[in-house]
Amino acid sequence: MMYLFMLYLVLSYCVLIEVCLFGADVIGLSGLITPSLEEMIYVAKEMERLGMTTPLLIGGATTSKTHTAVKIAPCYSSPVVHVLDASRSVVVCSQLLDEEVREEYWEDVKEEYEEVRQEHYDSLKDRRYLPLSEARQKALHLDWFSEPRPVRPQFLGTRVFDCYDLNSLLPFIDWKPFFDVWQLRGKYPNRGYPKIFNDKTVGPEARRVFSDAQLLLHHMIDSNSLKGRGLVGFWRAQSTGDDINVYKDDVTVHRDTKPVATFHGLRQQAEKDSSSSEPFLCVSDFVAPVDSGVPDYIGLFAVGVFGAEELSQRFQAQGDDYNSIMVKALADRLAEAFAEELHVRVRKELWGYSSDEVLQASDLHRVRYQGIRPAAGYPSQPDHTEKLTMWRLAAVQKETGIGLTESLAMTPAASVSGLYFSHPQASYFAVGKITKEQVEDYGKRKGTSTEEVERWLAPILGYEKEA
Ligand code: B12
Repeated sequence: MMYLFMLYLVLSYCVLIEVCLFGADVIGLSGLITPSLEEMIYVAKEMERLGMTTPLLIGGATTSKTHTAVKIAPCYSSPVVHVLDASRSVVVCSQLLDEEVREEYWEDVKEEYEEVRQEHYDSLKDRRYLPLSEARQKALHLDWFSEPRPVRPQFLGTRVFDCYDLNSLLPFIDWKPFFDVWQLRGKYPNRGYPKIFNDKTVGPEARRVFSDAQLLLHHMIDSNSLKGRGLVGFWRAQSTGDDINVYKDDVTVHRDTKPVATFHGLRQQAEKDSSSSEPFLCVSDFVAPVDSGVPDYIGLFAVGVFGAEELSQRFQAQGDDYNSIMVKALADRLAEAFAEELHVRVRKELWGYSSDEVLQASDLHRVRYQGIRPAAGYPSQPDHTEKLTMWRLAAVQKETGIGLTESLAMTPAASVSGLYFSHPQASYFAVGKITKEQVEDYGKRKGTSTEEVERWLAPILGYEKEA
């Protein structure tokens, strides 16, 4: 019999010892958000230190073959393999455990990873970055004196939603990712929902899973097994360079007015096409500068769906893996729908800068509205530590019960948080890779060491950090 250990995010020394004693054949690490990537390197180093030889499988949304080859594999002398899709792990494990083929298989992987590393280092040499000062000069300079001026939200401070009406979220659910969880992919032109139901191969299965989902979803809502809790908050805010200062009261803000919090932004630095006149963006570009004298505002939200973990565990204890996964997949859909529905309310009533907006749910999923809600960890602000500032500013844990783990994942898992920007030109973008100059500058602004910043921003460093 084969033992496969799947370890999520944080893995301690004790767990590794347990794995040794238990005699697992293979260890699998799964990473959803980027802080897990550094944790995986640590695990590989620990396994090496303990003299382990158990093969290590790497998977999850934020992982990649390149990261595995460049950062994890060199830390462990036994097999480390990136597996894009969990269903492929059976094939990989069979090769790794079959005495006749495993040597050859591991040699092949090592060779492939060497090539991946080489390509990666070559691509680093080709990349060009603007000095930070030049990227800042080429920022998005909005005309803050033209109409319309920033709208004052209907209230300042936070509003907590203790028991959100989950039924009101149902029309906002984006079902496409739900089918991704079940690996049900329709072929063109039946890729999306509801066209997937017409697909010859996966259509009937998609219908069956969807119908099961509806039954369970309504049952969970009607029986109050799931609870939606969250908050929104709005504050006076002005940008200063790449930072956004947040103020306690709706007072006239001067350069020396003391902020209650500061959100720190990261600016694009990777050189663009020479013919491009695109700005080098940072989220602070979307907020009026303190010197402009134009009062501006920023919003924040955190929403969570509580109860799924407990239900899922109950199903698992009954050996019902199908419903155990289904509960989590549905709670994730509800959490995302919660963020979507709340954002509509923010635009139309709570902040009210788009009070006459009329959009369908499909328009919302395609982001056809004014303003953005970037989350810490998303490409516009890849730094998960910004959540600490959000949690402090809005007392998120105390008010909603949504917590942060050591690696800054939110609990419950079905949670979403982010900032709101209202400007019509605010857009989603990817910061991309940045230079050490910006990392050092960011560390100074945040009051953290360069090493600490490098740890949290490891996936976007445009250089090799010192070991
Ligand atoms: C659905 C989703 C969510 C859902 C559910 C999250 C959850 N609880 O699982 C919700 C809406 C709640 C959510 C929230 C957030 N999300 Co999200 N989310 C996604 C999304 C769209 C899909 C992830 C997913 O579940 N896929 C389906 C599953 C089945 O696929 P999977 O996890 O990749 O696993 C497959 C393979 O990777 C592999 N695999 C996985 N693990 C392992 C392990 C082994 C050993 C093996 C062999 C294989 C394997 O097998 C699986 C099947 O093929 C991804 C983007 C993307 N397209 O991947 C972003 C993504 C993961 N999210 C992201 C972020 C940042 C967040 C938030 C932090 C945003 C925020 N501030 O609110 C929060 C974090 C939530 C938390 N609890 O802390 C980022 C992470 C990147 C980063 N910089 O950290 C992503 C990559 C989006 C992006 N491009 O920026 N998210």
